[in-house]
Amino acid sequence: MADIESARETFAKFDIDGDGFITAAEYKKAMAQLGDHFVTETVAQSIIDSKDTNGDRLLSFEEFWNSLDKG
Ligand SMILES: [Ca+2]
Ligand SMILES: [Ca+2]
Repeated sequence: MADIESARETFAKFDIDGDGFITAAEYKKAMAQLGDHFVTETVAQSIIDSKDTNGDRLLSFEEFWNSLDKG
């Protein structure tokens, strides 16, 4: 169950430079801040790739939102 407001908050935590896209480097950094230091940039990229629907290897909010289980 997810609502768009909390999804935007979560997305903003990962989108460190605020450009509207999450890169592998940003994902890795955000996970480290959340206490998960085992996410390498390679792992981060494969997670992004699994949700990336337009193939630019970046995660937009729309792709992030579509990947969530909205119950
Ligand atoms: Ca960004
Ligand atoms: Ca994308």
